[in-house]
This record gives sequence, C-alpha cells and structure tokens, in this order.
Amino acid sequence: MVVRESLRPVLQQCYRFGGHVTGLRDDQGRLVDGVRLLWALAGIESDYGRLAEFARHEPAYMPRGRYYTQSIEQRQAWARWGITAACSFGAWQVMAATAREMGYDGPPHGLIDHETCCRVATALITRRFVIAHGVTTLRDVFDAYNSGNARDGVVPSAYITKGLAAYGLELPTL
Ligand SMILES: [Ca+2]
Repeated sequence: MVVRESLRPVLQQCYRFGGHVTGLRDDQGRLVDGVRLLWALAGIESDYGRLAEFARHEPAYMPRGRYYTQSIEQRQAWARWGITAACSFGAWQVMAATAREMGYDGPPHGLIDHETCCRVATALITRRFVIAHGVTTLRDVFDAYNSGNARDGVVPSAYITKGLAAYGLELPTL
C-alpha cells in the first residue's frame, strides 16, 4: 500500500526516525518496529497529520494547574508564549513543555513542523520511556505516551487499545 500524497511528509519522518526506537516488544514478544510505532502514534494523535495544526490545551499546564505550579520553566514559558505554552501540537501532538524537556527550545507552534515534532516524539519514547523509565513493551509506550508514565497507575485503556489497533494496521510504503 502506497501512502496518500498528503500524508507522505508524516510517513517520511516515521521512516527517518523509526530506527532509533529499539528494544521494545509487542504482546506476542515480537520486536517493535519503530517506523510502525511512530506511524501508529501519528494516526491516533492527529489522523496521520491531518490534524497536525490542531492545538489541544491541558489545564495542568495553565495558571493554577499542577504542572504550572511546580515548574518555574513552565511559568516562564507561559509568560513568553501564553496559552500555546500549555498546548500540544503537531502530527504527534507533543506538549510544548515536554518538547522543552527533550531539549527543544523553539516556540510551541514550531512543533507543527513534522520533522521537529517527530524528533521530539522519538526522543520522548527512547530517552524518557525506554531509557529513563525502563519501558519494554509496546503497550507501556502507549500508556506513557497518553498518561505521561507507564508506572503511575493511570492506565488509559481506550487509548492503549486504539494504539495497538493502529500499530496492527498495514504500514504504507513511501
Ligand atoms: Ca500511565
């Protein structure tokens, strides 16, 4: 299956960064394909990039929110970027604050760029979930991607089911 032309830029980034995702297994014990994983995440987060410019705001990152209260960096980001500092953006719907923690120092809306967003999403999976948190399963990646952590007791079952289903779909070629 060849991907539709409009979705090609998103798929290209999946092929570009997918090789960085290693050491994960699916429910059957098979090695996870990073390309397929990034494509599945783009699918459930933004309908494969069709909604990449959609911004979702998270109350926890806004004034009086939990993360806002705890983080001086978030308060500084809010002062500089306003509401966009509390939003997720792009084909992989990455939170501006999460991107900052992964070393991204551009404006929040810069995450609409597919390469930038995919780079940050890949870093989130490999550096935070796999290396820092010790995640080893596909299921736990979907858990952490949605709830921030696979070990926090918050298990977003519907999201995980959607993610596993998206991962199981045929991966298009470029
Ligand atoms: Ca969780």
